[in-house]
Amino acid sequence: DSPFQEHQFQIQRLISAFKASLTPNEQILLQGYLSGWKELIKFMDALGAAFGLISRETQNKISIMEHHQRGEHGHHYRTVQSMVTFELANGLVGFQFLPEDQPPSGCRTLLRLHRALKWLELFLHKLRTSKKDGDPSQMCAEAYREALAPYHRWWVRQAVALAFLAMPSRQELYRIVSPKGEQKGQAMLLAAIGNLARVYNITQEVYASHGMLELP
Ligand code: 1PW
Repeated sequence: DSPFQEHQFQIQRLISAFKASLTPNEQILLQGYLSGWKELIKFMDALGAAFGLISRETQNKISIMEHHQRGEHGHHYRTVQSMVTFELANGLVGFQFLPEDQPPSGCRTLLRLHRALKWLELFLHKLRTSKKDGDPSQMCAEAYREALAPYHRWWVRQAVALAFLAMPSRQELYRIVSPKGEQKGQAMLLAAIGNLARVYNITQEVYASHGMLELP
């Protein structure tokens, strides 16, 4: 085995992390959620330098969440639900504007990751069901238009569109997802999509029930 293996994306680790983030009574453990995202960063890094901006921005969101977890109220940041309860009860969500003198709230930061997770779910679904001549750049752009573009400023949409043009070929993507071949890759993608979707849907319900789907 290569000594660099833990730095390489492994879809199995992605699946395990998101699976482990869900408790039997449907609490979402932030630690597993963020581990899943860290694995996704490795995936983006494997896609090439064009994904640098996307990868750095995502890392930035993870760091904000970890900052909250290390803080004096860190124990409230164990699950999505406990975070929401804590920030709501203490007026920390930030329904009106972004604070300038303190880090952005956990709720608004996680919301960004949450929306991006939908993009990923759509993209992986398109990749899994694509034909041999499918174009990942296009799948990526379509998923982005559906899930994420409406929330992004103009310059972000331009920058992201550029990154998508540099997307590796379908064959190369499957090699990153599964060195053991396309069939195995499709099975892994299905498992990944299932686990992402479950976590996404529960988070969505929590946010919707508190009117928190549009935090600035
Ligand atoms: C192909 C695999 C990629 C899946 C992960 C998708 C990550 C999407 C992140 C896009 C980042 C683009 C640049 C920055 C955008 C920010 O403005 C935006 N951040 C996110 C994570 O959407 C919104 O955050 P903000 O500006 O309200 O703090």
